[in-house]
Amino acid sequence: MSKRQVVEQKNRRLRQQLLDTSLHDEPINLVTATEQEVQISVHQPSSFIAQNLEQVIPDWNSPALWVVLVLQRSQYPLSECTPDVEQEKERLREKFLRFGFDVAFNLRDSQFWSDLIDPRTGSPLLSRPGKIPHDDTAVVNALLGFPITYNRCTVLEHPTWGSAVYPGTLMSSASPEVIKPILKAIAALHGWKELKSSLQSTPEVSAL
Ligand code: B12
Repeated sequence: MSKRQVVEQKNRRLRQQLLDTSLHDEPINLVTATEQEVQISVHQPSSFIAQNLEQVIPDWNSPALWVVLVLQRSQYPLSECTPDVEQEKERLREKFLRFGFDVAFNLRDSQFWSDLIDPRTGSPLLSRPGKIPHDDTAVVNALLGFPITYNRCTVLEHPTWGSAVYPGTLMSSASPEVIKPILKAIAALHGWKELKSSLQSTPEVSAL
């Protein structure tokens, strides 16, 4: 193989690695049948959860733990307490629970530990509650770096949606390689269409 071919081969491998890594960390961007945006991402646990897991999900019994963040764009900013906001929170909670239970049970059927957090209370829904309620906003802040504003509660500021973001958290012992295809398949079952990211729209990497 000529020196030039060796260099080209190396470059192709490097580009593929870059693509694979970025696809690995890349959030799944979706839009529901009612044009509402949803962003799903898979992460290693925050240090707080890694250190306090027994206090938050006492029944978790696997050394492996991956955190799935499901962010739904709300019709209204969620910083105020109005009947519309309360109704919207209930609507988004129900959508998260329908999706979350489908994912958690699918993973459980494949013998992976899985649970989801009730956004209304911070308690796990498929195992006993812990001494510390899971703080969804603190976790999104730790894993995605979104700033938090404080009023009587803690409110996330999404980079483009502002406070119109409704966070939901799932956890599993399955790896991202296992979880992601299941997230996409169940999202499709819920009528959520995937928005292709810029990275995914360059299929001709190998041809370069
Ligand atoms: C309890 C709660 C309330 C309580 C008060 C909570 C408080 N902060 O004191 C009340 C009922 C007052 C409240 C009000 C509101 N809330 Co509220 N609330 C929650 C709930 C259910 C739990 C929050 C909680 O327990 N935080 C724990 C804090 C209080 O404890 P702490 O001692 O300060 O800190 C500990 C925790 O952070 C803990 N911890 C646990 N897990 C983790 C993880 C990490 C990484 C870290 C670092 C720490 C940590 O460690 C710390 C030390 O022990 C969350 C949903 C959730 N599951 O997170 C929604 C939530 C935060 N609230 C929300 C909202 C929108 C509101 C309101 C602003 C509006 C509304 N209509 O509901 C109002 C306030 C309105 C106003 N004008 O002031 C939204 C925020 C959405 C967003 N965009 O960010 C959430 C996410 C619910 C939702 N899914 O919509 N809320």
